[in-house]
This record gives sequence, structure tokens and C-alpha cells, in this order.
Amino acid sequence: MKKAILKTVCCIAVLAVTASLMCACQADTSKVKETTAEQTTNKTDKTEKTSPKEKHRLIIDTDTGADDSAALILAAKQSNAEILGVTVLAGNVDLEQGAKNALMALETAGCTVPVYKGSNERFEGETIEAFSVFGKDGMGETDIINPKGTATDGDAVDFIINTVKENPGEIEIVALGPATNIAKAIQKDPETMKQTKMIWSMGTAGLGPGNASPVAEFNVYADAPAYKVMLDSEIPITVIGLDSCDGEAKWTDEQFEELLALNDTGKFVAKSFGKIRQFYADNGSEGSVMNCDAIAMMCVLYPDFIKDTWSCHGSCITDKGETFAQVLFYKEGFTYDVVSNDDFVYNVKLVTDLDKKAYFENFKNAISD
Ligand SMILES: [Ca+2]
Repeated sequence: MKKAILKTVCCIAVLAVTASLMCACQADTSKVKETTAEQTTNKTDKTEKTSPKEKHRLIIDTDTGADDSAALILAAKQSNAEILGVTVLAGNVDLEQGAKNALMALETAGCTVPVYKGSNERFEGETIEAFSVFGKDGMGETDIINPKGTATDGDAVDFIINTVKENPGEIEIVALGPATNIAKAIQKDPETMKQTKMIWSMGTAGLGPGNASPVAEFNVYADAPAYKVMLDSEIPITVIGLDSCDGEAKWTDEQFEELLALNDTGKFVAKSFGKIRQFYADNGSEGSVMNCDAIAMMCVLYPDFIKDTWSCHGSCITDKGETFAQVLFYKEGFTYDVVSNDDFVYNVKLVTDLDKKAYFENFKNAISD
């Protein structure tokens, strides 16, 4: 099988714009805390109609290609997301390009938060082979990546550990690439990392087919040992698999045209998907493409978006062979004839149903000015 990677307000009046930007992406939480109950009641941001009021304090871990970029923009535009930092690793593209892409996506969304560079090698030391169907720059090769900012000094893994340590039980990590940075953080300081509130993992094939092999999804395939470390870490994990972004969740040609006509942010997102749309067309799937990373972000920020989850024991196969990087999900409560699940640790919530029809409209509303 061809290695086809189909990944692939706060306020009223004058305060509204400033405060909503701060709520969306500002790492300085003191500004967020200034929001009063009255102001919250008077929110006018249209995205609030479909998003909850609970604040999510996020680290976004990303191998930034076009779909990661869409997820970053979504988070930056949502007033219930506070991005404390973005950590980058190789995957869709190499580390340097991934950092530039993340910076550009955040700048496009009007968001300034620190971007840290992390792993260019797998958990076990081999270089991560960057592979992108989003073009050489991971962003459609249309010269849209010209960030003004640069990556912040310091290592992504240390940033993750220190941020969790300083905010025990509060940090949600949105994992949009291979699990290398996260596994390294777990290896370096497992007790601190257990204070992570939740890891939201866009990874695995879910209950469907893979895209790196018949059974494996790219993020897991790129570093299966790291994914195994993450699953075995005792940190709460919610998994959004490839099957969650298929079918009605795919974006159509007409929807990309809507984004092009919407505003500069919409143009940026639409252009970044140009190469992957061509890739799909060349592989017999013209007219719609998956956008998994932003769907994972929507799962974090729009609880009504998730319709069902299974409590599962998730197990990652790291032995070389046909099933390398497959993740098995043993559903809690299911009785097997030959395998007792009594001793399993139910370490994963697997998203098994979500509001796919609402995906594009929610995204478009979030980035509308
Ligand atoms: Ca990604």
C-alpha cells in the first residue's frame, strides 16, 4: 500500500476586541482574570454561542502542517482557550519549518504566545522522517510562511514539564503530532507529568483503517514507542482517531471556496490546503479532504461536539511487522471469550461519535471577524 498520509468575551463595547484576543491566546492570565462576571454575561462573540464558558489552559504540541495550523488558529480565536505555549516537533515537516509554520499561523490569528522547538529525533533516537502531503513547506507551497517572530529560547520538553509543575491539575496538552515531546517529558519527570489534566491526542486509526499502513495512523507510526509511553503514563488521555475526521467531517471544494471569500485568515487556511487537495484528487478522492487536527481541537473546546466516547484500554504495538504502530482498543465492560479484560487499565477515552456536520460551520464562525 502506498504510504498515503491522508493527514494527512469577554467584554462589551471597547473592551470586547482586546479582551477576547487575550482570552483566546494570551499566556498572561492576569488579563483574563480581570474579566468580570457581568462582562462574561454580556459576551457578544459569536463563537460563544456554540462554545462553553469553561476555560481550557492549553499546551499545543504540533508538527505543524496545514491541519495543525488550522487547529492553532481555531484555538487562538476561541475565547475559552488560553494557550500557554506551543511546542513543536518534526513530523509533517522538519523542526525548523514546523516552528515557522506555527509562528505564522498564530500571527495570522493575531495571537502572540511562545513557540518552543522540541524533538527532531524519535523517542529512541532515530531522526524523524518528515513526510508531508501538504507540500514541501507543509503549508501548500504558496509563499504564505513569513513570520515576524521567532521561536522562544528553551526546550519544548522542559517547557512542558515546567508548565505542568507550575499549574498542577490544570494543563491540557493537545497533541497534534507524533508523541515524542510528550514521551520525553514523561520519561524525564513522570510524577510531574501525572499532574497533567488531560492529553487530547489526535492519533491512531480509531476504529477504522490507518493511513500510514492498513492499521496504523501517521502520528503513531512516526514514533510508536513514544505513543506507548504516553498511553502507559497514567495521564488521562482522550484519543481522536482518523475515523473521527472521515465522512461528513471532510471539507469540500465549496467549503474551501467559502474560506477563500471569508477573510485573510480564511484565505490562509484555504491556501495551506492546496497541495493536500491535489494529493487527494490524484489518489481518487477529489472534492473533499480530511482536516484532523482542527477537529481534535474542536473536541477540546466544544464539549457538545463530542457525542460519544468509549472507556478503553489502549495498547500500542511497537514490534516491527505488519501491525507496527497499530493501537488496539479494548472497550471496558466487553466480555471476551479468550481474553479477560478484568486486569486491564482503562487508560483512554476514545471518541467514537461527534457532530461531524457542525465541524466546518463551527470553524468558519470561529475565524469570522
Ligand atoms: Ca499534525
